[in-house]
Amino acid sequence: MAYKSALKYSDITPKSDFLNRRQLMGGLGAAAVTALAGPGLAAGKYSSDETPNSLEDITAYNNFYEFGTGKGDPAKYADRLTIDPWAVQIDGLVERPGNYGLGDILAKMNIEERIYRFRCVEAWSMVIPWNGFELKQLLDLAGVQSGAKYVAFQTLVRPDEMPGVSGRGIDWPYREGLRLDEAMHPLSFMATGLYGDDLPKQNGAPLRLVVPWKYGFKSIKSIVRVTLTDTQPETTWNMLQPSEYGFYSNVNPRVDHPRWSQATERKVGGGLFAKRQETLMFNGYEEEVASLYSGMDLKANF
Ligand SMILES: Nc1nc2c(c(=O)[nH]1)N[C@H]1C(S)=C(S)[C@@H](COP(=O)(O)O)O[C@H]1N2
Ligand SMILES: [Mo]
Repeated sequence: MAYKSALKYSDITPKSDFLNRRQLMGGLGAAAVTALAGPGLAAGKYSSDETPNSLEDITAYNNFYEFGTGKGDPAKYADRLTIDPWAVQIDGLVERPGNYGLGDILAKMNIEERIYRFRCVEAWSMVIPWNGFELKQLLDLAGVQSGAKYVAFQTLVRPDEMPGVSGRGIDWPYREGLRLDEAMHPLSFMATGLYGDDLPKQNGAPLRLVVPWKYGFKSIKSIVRVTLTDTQPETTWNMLQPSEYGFYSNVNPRVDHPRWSQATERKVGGGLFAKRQETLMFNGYEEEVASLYSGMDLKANF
């Protein structure tokens, strides 16, 4: 494999030790904590302290419709995907448009671990230990022009390797988008790994977006194109069913899906008798992201 995540899960201090150490160090400041804990953990404040789902849960129960609509299809078929070489075309309102090789991108990124809560619009959830880098770093690499207001993303389409893209229904490529301020938020993350190892193909190798306060379908996989625009881009689920899937798709327990409640969720891997858990506003990231939407009617802008 050409692209290794720089930081291994096994290199990382167990979360409880890390938290204890941070508490102990109290007033010493972030730089001292970083020096002691090693690279990557400086951003520990963005990680959840919940226990991550098992690698088995995270890699066996997936949505990646390019490989089929069944939850087990991506694990079954995604190994056909060729991910080396890989390049990302960055274009639109940027200073340095181009086709960026993934190796060249990764050499410039600060790779860290983020343990994020993940909530699918279908009302299941997981906790996932990603490795990767802040999306802002990639946008800064290309240089965002002052007129840009949105970021649009596209997934690879390769019918030879993707059994799901030949059927009708979705207008491929899979597309997603963010407002520029959402994209620049430090929580917006480009994942290149999982549990300290390479990102499995069913999870969107070699490069996928993770936006933890939004429903999972915003977290577009296997990205080959990033375009800065001044108009709101088209997004796959909104194109398919605009009455059910909005552009924002912020996790919100008070705004139900037209066909089911969003008030609670089933944590994958909890077993047959596990209690459903309450869904949190912005999936638990309210403190970090609520200000992005101040004054906005979140029911109208779902
Ligand atoms: N290209 C692409 N990206 C995608 C999807 C998809 O079908 N195609 N499914 C989305 C949905 S609905 C979810 S819930 C997450 C699932 O990510 P995971 O399989 O890594 O948990 O991927 C999102 N990204
Ligand atoms: Mo989803």
